[in-house]
Amino acid sequence: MGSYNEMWQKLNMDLQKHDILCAALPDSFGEIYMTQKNRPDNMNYFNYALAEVHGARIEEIQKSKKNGKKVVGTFCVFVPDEVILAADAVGVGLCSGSQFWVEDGEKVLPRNICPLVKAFMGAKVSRTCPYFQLTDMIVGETTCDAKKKAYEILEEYMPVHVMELPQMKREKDFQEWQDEIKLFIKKIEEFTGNKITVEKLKNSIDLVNKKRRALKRLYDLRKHTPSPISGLDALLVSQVAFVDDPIRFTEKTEELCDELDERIKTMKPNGRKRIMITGTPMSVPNWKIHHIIEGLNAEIVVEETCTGTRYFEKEVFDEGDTIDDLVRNIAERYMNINCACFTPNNDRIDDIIKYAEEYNADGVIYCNLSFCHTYAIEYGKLEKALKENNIPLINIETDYSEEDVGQIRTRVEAFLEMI
Ligand code: BJ8
Repeated sequence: MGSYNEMWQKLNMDLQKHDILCAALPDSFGEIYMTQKNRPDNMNYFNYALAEVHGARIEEIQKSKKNGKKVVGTFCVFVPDEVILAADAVGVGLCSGSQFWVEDGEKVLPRNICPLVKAFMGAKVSRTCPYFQLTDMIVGETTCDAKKKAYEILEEYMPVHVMELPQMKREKDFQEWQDEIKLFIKKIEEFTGNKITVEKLKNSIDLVNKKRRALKRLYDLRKHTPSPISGLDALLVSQVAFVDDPIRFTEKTEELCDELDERIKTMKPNGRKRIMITGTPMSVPNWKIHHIIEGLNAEIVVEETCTGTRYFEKEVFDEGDTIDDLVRNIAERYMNINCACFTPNNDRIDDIIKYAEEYNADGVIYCNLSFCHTYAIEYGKLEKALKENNIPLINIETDYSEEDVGQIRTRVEAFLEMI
């Protein structure tokens, strides 16, 4: 990464502390990613995107800001990107996956909550995340208790708009969700000064659908035995998706898929166990579980998570003559994300069983961030359903620290031997 000290200083960052973070990242990325053998050449772009995540990409967003664009930060795949883009704003996914921020998060939050929430609060209060520093408005959502209460604290630092997500999927909930999207449109129009027209919304629907299609193509290629890309690399692509320019990201992902299309023509089975991951999201730089699993005799072929299938499955229908028509289409697509915050959430179980077959998975590893109650409770139902379908499953509850790595490796090793 080049020298961006002046830019970070202008963003009012704590440079000394940020240096500590920047010093650690290349080492862990090098150790986890660059030691992989036979990576696709087109992963070079995603390596670069990660290396420059606090540098060139921030510079680029700063330029957009100088040209009058607002930056909108989000924490959940329920906030519709289409609306942000139609208001001519830049959207960035702010979920934080580093243990580095947890300690600062614990200064303003209780210790016994999910590390993802503690990390994003820590990133803000410590002034060590440039995305937070250049974000003009946060758009949160009422998915889990930890997040919705954390937004009240975040509001002391920056403007926050919270979308109320219904937690059932009845007709009345669907109506409420449409109303909530309309409120969000009104809010973002006021905030940016830009009117969202039918044409703009159709364009952004098209743009986000193309991005989803590229990711879907990447995942479809992973159905091949063996997978032409490691789970670690596929995870990196997903993580970059949350912060990159959507047009460039789509182009680069399509180029990667073209290369993988060629690769599968000559690949031979390698005998490695095919694993599905399901559970809570893995935001950058959380590569812990993938690194452990792929360091053993296994490859991860699909993630049923919000940094996986839940992010790109199902497109928004783009037909309609009015904003109301398009809002209905957006609401329909988003209400079909099967997050554990819904009750009941049986469709997620159906998805997992379907993916196990489609991706020819030998086993499923349930990865749950500590203190995430909704996903922890949902495990029981899934365990029962997978048993009935003879699909092997283990449960791993963990956080961002390295303390339990040895223990998890031993459990995964035993699981791989058993399946
Ligand atoms: S749609 S999974 S991104 S809420 S923060 S719920 S891990 S306790 S992230 Fe999520 Fe949206 Fe659902 Fe996806 Fe649990 Fe932690 Fe809450 Fe979390």
